[in-house]
Amino acid sequence: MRRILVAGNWKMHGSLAMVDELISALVSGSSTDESADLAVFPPFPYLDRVRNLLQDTGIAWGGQTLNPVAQGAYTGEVSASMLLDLGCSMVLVGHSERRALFGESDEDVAVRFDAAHKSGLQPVLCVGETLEEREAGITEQVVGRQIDAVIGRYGIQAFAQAIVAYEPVWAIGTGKTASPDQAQAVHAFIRDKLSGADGIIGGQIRILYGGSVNGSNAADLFAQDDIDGGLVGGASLKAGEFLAIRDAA
Ligand code: G2H
Repeated sequence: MRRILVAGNWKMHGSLAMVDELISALVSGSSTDESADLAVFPPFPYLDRVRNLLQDTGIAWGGQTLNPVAQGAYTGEVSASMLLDLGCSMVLVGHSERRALFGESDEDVAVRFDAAHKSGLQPVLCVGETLEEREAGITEQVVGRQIDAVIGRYGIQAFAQAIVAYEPVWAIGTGKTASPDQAQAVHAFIRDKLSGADGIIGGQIRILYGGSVNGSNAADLFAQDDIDGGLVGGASLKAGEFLAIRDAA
């Protein structure tokens, strides 16, 4: 049985005051026996504050990206061990904004995925097609290629502790959500692909949907067989909305 995970990707939003307010509201609105797991991915400078506020609450936290190198002259970058120092248990890799705005190729993403996995962080591999790719009928080809970039280099076992997030680029921050059927079709494709390589890993892995998830559309999405939760951007910045998504699980 896969537990629903509702994960908040704050992107480059927030302030110390907002962190305190949002996390306090999440903590008071949660208990450890919820039917869904919660996680947040704040900007790096707030991770220490989030750690102090979330310790022993059952809510997990993680980084939005990482540099795959252990340490060195990489100005502005953050390594897996630094995230671990701040109590992170997870890290996003290959979010479409990293791919599109910061030039991360499939190979760059795979190397980051491997660095996270080897360090003990749980990688959340983000995959998804653009509108042009969907309209060209190559969604499965694109998502398959993004997943194969990891399997081809590191093998299916790299996915044993991982999470996949399917985020159609055309649905991110646009208010356009993939319909539950559209999302389910791609989630089933991803699960079949992973199951084809290893049935146990494919059956157990959580596949989150991301792209304009909110309190109103979450229940229909989470009701799909292969949707195991959400990676939530804008709606994760409002405690009430984020908890409403959790309650939809
Ligand atoms: C997709 C998602 C969070 P939003 O990027 O990863 O953002 O929910 O704002 O579309």
